[in-house]
Amino acid sequence: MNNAPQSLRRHIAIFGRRNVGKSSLLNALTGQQVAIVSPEAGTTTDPVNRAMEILPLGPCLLIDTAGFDDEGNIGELRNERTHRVLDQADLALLVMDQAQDLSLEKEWLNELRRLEIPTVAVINKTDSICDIESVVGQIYNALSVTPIKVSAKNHSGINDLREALAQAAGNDEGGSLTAGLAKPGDIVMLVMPQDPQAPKGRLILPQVQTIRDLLDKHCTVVSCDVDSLEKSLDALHEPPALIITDSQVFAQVYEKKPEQSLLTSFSVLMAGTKGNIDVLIEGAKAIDRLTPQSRVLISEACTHAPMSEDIGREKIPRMIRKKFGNSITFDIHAGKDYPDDLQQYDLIVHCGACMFNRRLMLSRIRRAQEQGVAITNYGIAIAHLQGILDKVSIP
Ligand SMILES: Nc1nc2c(ncn2[C@@H]2O[C@H](COP(=O)(O)OP(=O)(O)OP(=O)(O)O)[C@@H](O)[C@H]2O)c(=O)[nH]1
Ligand SMILES: [Mg+2]
Repeated sequence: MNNAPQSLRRHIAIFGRRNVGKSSLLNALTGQQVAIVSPEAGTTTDPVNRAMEILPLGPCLLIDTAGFDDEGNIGELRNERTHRVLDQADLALLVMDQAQDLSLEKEWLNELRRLEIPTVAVINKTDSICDIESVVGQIYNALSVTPIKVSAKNHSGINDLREALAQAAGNDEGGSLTAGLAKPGDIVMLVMPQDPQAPKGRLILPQVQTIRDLLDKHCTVVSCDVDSLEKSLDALHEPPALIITDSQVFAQVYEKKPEQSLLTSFSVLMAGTKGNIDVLIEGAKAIDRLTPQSRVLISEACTHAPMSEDIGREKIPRMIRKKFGNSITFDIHAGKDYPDDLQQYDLIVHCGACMFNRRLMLSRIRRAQEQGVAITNYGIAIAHLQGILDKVSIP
């Protein structure tokens, strides 16, 4: 079984008009009948995700969508949903089954190019097209792309499609989480408070990913909680090159850390690989411009049931209110829910986004920038509020 977390899978979205065979193509790529297929236009109504391994691409998440030519009121809503998939698409398949009217395809291709989403054009149903080369020529003339010829029905061209996807994806492996902060042979200390918010019996994804990244670099990884930090430091024959901690205990760890050890947090590391960290650091400055009338959006990727002392719902609002006024309004949006109108906010504080792929976090940052709203993340906001942001090492 392949358990790669969804956030680390390459997200491949399948776009096209109704009935061109998008769902059939998803089934052909997965080799399973996972999506409903029918001759009726408008069979797929909501985006459908399917995790799978596509060689030579590795772990992927295929996203089937409703046809982008849907009509009527409900059709409009479906189109909106389909459009939203653009926010998380690392790669796109643009599926066609004819070359008569390609106006919508042209619009979509332009949008995909604007968003810099590598796209593979596909002509499906080649089993029932008489003069396929003429159709390919017409598509090239209209869209300046040469489509991959496939038949989802008899599985022809599916391997070519896999290879085209791998080529379009390029070598975008994503960098090391700790980047230049840790080098091979370093001792790295992880200070991980296991408070009531910590899940029972396991570590959270950013911690697991960090340990894996450090092991790949042949570092010595030592872990402890805040209470045993001093004792653990004493046990080492030299100070750790780097200490990584939970941003909530930044200040405590900073006080106790050896001078020569760098300090950073899991959420700062996540921001380094997930988003544009410079924008998030700049965004933290907007905290100082908040007034008692300000409105702040807390945006969280997880939809877990909120617990007491929740970092986004309680701790950060409390820290901000204490400094800038009790009447500051905080709106909480969780999961895929992210408001269209961001201008009503003076600041967005986003979680580390370990559950999102990089593309989705970058889309959210881009939307905030387009609307001129400052955006930062939990870890960077906390470090700023504690006055130690300049002491935190940025990957
Ligand atoms: N001949 C032929 N028919 C195909 C092929 N692929 C799909 N079809 C048929 O085309 C019809 C639509 O297929 P779907 O996979 O449901 O198309 P879709 O694009 O997902 O359609 P919506 O969900 O309605 O947007 C079905 O009747 C399929 O059997 C193919 O390669 N050849
Ligand atoms: Mg479908």
